[in-house]
Amino acid sequence: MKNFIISTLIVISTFATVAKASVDSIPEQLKSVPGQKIDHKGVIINPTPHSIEVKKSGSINISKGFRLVAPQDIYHHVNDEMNFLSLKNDTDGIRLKIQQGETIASKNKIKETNGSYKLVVDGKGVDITAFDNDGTFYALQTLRQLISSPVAKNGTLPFLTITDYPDLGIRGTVEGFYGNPWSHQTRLSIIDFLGQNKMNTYIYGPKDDPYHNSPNWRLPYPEKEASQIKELIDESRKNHVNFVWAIHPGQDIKWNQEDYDNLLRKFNSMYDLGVRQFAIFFDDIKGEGTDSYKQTKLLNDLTNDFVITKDDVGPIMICPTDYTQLWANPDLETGQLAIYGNSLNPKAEVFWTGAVVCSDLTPETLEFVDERIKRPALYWWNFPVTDYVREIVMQGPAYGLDTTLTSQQLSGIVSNPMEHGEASKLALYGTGDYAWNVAQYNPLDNWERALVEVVPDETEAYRTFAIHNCDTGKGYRRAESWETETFTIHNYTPEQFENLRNEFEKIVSSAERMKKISNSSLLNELEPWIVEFGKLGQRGLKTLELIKIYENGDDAEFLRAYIDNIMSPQERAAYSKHKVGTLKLQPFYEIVMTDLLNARDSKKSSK
Ligand code: LOG
Repeated sequence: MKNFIISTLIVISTFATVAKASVDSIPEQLKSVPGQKIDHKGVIINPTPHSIEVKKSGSINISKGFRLVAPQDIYHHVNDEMNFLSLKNDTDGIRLKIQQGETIASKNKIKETNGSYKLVVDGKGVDITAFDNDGTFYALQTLRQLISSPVAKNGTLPFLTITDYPDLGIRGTVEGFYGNPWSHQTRLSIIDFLGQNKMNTYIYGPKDDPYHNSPNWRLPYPEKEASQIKELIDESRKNHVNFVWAIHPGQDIKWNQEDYDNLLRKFNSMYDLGVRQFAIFFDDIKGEGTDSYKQTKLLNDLTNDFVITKDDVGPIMICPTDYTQLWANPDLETGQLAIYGNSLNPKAEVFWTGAVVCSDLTPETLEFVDERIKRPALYWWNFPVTDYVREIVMQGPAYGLDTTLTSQQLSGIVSNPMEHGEASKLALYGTGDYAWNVAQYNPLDNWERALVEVVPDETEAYRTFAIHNCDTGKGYRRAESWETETFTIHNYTPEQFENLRNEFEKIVSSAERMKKISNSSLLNELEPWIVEFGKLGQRGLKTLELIKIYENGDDAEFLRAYIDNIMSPQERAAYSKHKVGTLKLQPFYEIVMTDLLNARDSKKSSK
């Protein structure tokens, strides 16, 4: 008995010290997410079209498929992009008419910009008028989404008119994180996802790819990697995605002829694999490589000696060493950004991550950078990257993007994702929506739609998992568990108690259901967090029971139950590698455990 008491006290006192750290209250800005869920009346299209008008009456039967009517040249390339439609060559299907080009666009009052289109469904069939190839591709993506929308479940489409175009020219992702680079399969899947959501840019720059980074940036890719890059380029082309290959040479580059030749040789070898646009990253380096004048000269020399001589290569992009206001030298003459502004090839895109490394996109930060670089910056959004909090998986809404911005202030936005590619699709779905239609971007609604898109078979379970897995705890803080109310042991209503118990029960069952989702790549990525999520649910339920046991007043029973609910060192170790519910739920457990002990102590001493 004595041993039991002593070991109990040791466990309990260890526990109390661990618990202290989490007793902070939640900052106001983490309590809700901007936007609201919208009733889309069965028409789900991402990114959100600029204008969509569904007629009050009238619909067309599409169950017999489509009959394509288009000029020869469009016919062939469209045919390849249309395997989602059942195309008929006979007269059975409804007419799908496609017209494309600047003249036809201007005649039809369609915005004359890359990717612009109009799609009409009426009694005659489906009519697509597009400004260019991209516009036709986007119109077909819209049609694909219409067909799989709830409204088309019975094989009909309502009469409607969609007029649409992208706001920002560059939309997509930069695989630019530290940690395990994405697998080839993940990359292929992401590139398809970009195409399906009208994003047009995939920038290849994983820090831990040795052929991207120092010192091996000088070497060509081995055969297997080279052939995979070729495949990625093919997949990108099919998806109207611009594949940009980035090099990160700054940590050991010598500003001499030999390394210049090394770079040229590497660029040529990548060109031979099919790369037609390049980026040079000078982020996170020290020493010689940070020299702003040398960086500028390098980009300009490569533009002259490589880009211009090839004539089918896009302008080189550059990530400055001063990529954030946190340490950018603000000087309007001698700062790196100003030096770029004064002498860098005006067509070069310049990346920018905002006020700090991982931060919101605001007019203020763009004003700062644009004035210096003398062009609209390309926003490198460090969300949902988790290379600085690898124990976290970020599944929350993509928010923090100012909705008043235009292409005058930024040329585009690329999200830097997690090393977990499938789990990053929620965030990409949002980034693409924002970039396409800035003013109408609705983060919460976007997230609700994204959950359905990523896990159609177990959306509710995924939602429960996701809503409790958003915040980082440090760095880029995010709202989490915003629908859940926790409380302290001295101050709660029966209703609050019941609601929280329901939520923990939902967590337990969601963790079980998540193990059955058909997206096995996503499941592989999330599995360790799903396990911890289930355990958190159980722990939460036991914690609530413990409060009741305490209130009943049987101290021996309380002590037994209390000890039973203490996380063992092994459990703590497992949790610390795959944290879940860090903003509200785990702190609820920690706080209740501490408070119960304190309450018991003060009850004893007052006796
Ligand atoms: C790196 C990036 C990393 C990110 C988040 C940039 C331009 N570079 O602080 O590779 O994934 O932060 O940790 C970075 O953001 N540097």
